[in-house]
Amino acid sequence: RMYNVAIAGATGAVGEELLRILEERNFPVKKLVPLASARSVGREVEFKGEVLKVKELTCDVFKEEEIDIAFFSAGGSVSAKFAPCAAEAGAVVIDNTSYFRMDPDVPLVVPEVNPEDIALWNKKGIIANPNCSTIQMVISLAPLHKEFGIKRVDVATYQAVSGAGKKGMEELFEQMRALFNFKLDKKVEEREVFQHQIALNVIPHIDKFMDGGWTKEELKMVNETKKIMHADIQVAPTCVRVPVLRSHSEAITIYCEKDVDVDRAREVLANFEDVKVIDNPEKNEYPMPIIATDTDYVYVGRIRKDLYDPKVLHFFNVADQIRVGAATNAVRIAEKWIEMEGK
Ligand code: A2P
Ligand code: 11C
Repeated sequence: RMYNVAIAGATGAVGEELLRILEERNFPVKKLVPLASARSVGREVEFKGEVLKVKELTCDVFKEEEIDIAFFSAGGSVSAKFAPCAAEAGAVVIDNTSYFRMDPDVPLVVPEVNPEDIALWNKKGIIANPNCSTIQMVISLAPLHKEFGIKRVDVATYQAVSGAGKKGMEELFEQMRALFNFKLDKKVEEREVFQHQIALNVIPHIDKFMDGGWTKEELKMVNETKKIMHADIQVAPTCVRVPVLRSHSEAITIYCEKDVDVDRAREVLANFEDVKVIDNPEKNEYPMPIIATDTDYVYVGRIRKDLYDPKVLHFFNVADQIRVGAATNAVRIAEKWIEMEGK
């Protein structure tokens, strides 16, 4: 069977990637309806060689267009307002924002890790896509947890500007261009997205500060990891924005119940769905953003035992934020939903 598919936020960084991925994976699309704000009405997007006109996202559009599957990637407040309309109209909503993630009646899914949770989709008609930093982390934690029993995770992230959408990517570009024209100071004054200059800098601050000095981004990694893995794992993240375009990196330390073994860790990671191990230090081979970009894998390397504690393992992971961290995960959820529930 074929499906009528809507993309809310079709003109954004994740929306555009969704179009590419649905096309690449030959997703069973009967009709594709690109939606965005009133500002974008009439703009054109391409899908499978066809030019489609962007329509305004309204509550009624889902019923009018008989939508079966609605991807949302237009920000939390937009999902809050319009995702229930889509669900009400009979569509399954796959929501990329944080708005519904911690709702007990909304499954939070990474298909490689907890595909069975998709079965709860019809409680609200909504399936939530986790935060990008969480997705790539739990994909590498899942096989290690099964093998060694993870109790605690310490993680420092190196997050690409794409996490802040198209405007974030443009801000880095503009500052780099200004740098070479000796006009960086002025561009930094005009910035709109990041709290500080992002070109040639790193900023240990993503999203707003919450209680105890933790950021909202860090607390997303804490809470979402527990919900997806169904395990009471302690997570202590430090989330950092770096001047990289579109792949997030993470330096991860896991504290386990059992003694860890590096060869076994490599093996279970390499055998896990959508993970690639790149770990040849003698050849200078390890995961980097330029390797992960434009791919659908989580790359893991620098796998090593702690110098002191036999139950502690360290590694580095990298994945494309727009694909693995958002659009590909959403499409994988939709594919699994079709397999399990589509009729
Ligand atoms: P628009 O281009 O019309 O503003 P990004 O994450 O790259 O910043 O993209 C955000 C996406 O969300 C864009 O497609 C944007 O559409 C869409 N969007 C933002 N605000 C709204 C809104 N109020 N209603 C519908 N779509 C919105
Ligand atoms: C970032 N992780 O890199 C954020 C973007 O909860 O979906 C995604 C925010 C979210 O800025």
